[in-house]
Amino acid sequence: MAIKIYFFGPMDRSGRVRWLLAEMGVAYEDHRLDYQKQEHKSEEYLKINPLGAIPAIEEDGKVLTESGAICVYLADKYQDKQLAPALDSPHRGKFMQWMFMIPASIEPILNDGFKSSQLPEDERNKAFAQIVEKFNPVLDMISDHLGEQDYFIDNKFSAVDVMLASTLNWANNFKLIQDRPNVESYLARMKDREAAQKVGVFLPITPPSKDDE
Ligand SMILES: N[C@@H](CCC(=O)N[C@@H](CS)C(=O)NCC(=O)O)C(=O)O
Repeated sequence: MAIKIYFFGPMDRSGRVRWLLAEMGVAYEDHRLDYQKQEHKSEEYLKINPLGAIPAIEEDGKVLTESGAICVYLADKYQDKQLAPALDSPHRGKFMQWMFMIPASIEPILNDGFKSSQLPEDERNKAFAQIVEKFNPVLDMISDHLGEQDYFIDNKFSAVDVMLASTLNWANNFKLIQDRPNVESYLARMKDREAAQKVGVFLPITPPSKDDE
C-alpha cells in the first residue's frame, strides 16, 4: 500500500517528505487538507495528529508525524537509495545532529520571523534585528560545515539536504541569507534538482489552499 501524505500545498513542510520520496522513486498518495477550512483541526484529522499540524504520513495503518523524524525513517527504510549514512558510518552522527537541529533549533527562529512580519513597522524592525542576530550564528555554522562541498553530509546528497534546503529557502524569503556565496549556490543547486521541481517544494510561498492544485 502506498504511503499516504497529509499536506496543505507543495511548499509547506510536507514538501520535504514528498521531495525525499520523489528522489527515491517511492510512490506515495497525496491527501490534501484545506488550510482555509481548517481541515487540520477537524476531529477526523486530530485523530491522525492531535497537534493539528502537517506533515503526517500513514502507512499500513501506522501514523508518523514530524517532518525530520519522517525523513529519517524513510531514508533508513529505503537504505538502498543511500539518502542516509548507514548506522555504523562515521557520518551518521552529524547526519542525526542536523536532522534534529533544523526543526528543533533553527526553525523556531524562522517562526519568530514569520510572527514579526505581522507586527507594526517599528516593532517589526526591532524584532527582525533580533532574528538576524539569532540567525547569523546558524548561518556561520551552515556555511562553515558546507565549505566548498556540493552536499552537506560527506558531500553526498542525503535527507539532510532535503531538510536544510527547504529551511534555507524559508530563510531566504526573509532575506536572511546575505554574503554567503557557498550557501546561496548550494540552495540554487538544490532548487535545480528534478525531484524538487517535480514536487514544487520551492514554489513561491502563498497562503495554502485547495485552489493551489
Ligand atoms: N515540527 C513540525 C512542525 C509542523 C508544522 O508546524 N506544520 C505547519 C505547516 S508547515 C502546520 O501544520 N501548521 C498548522 C497550524 O499550526 O495550525 C514538523 O517539522 O513537522
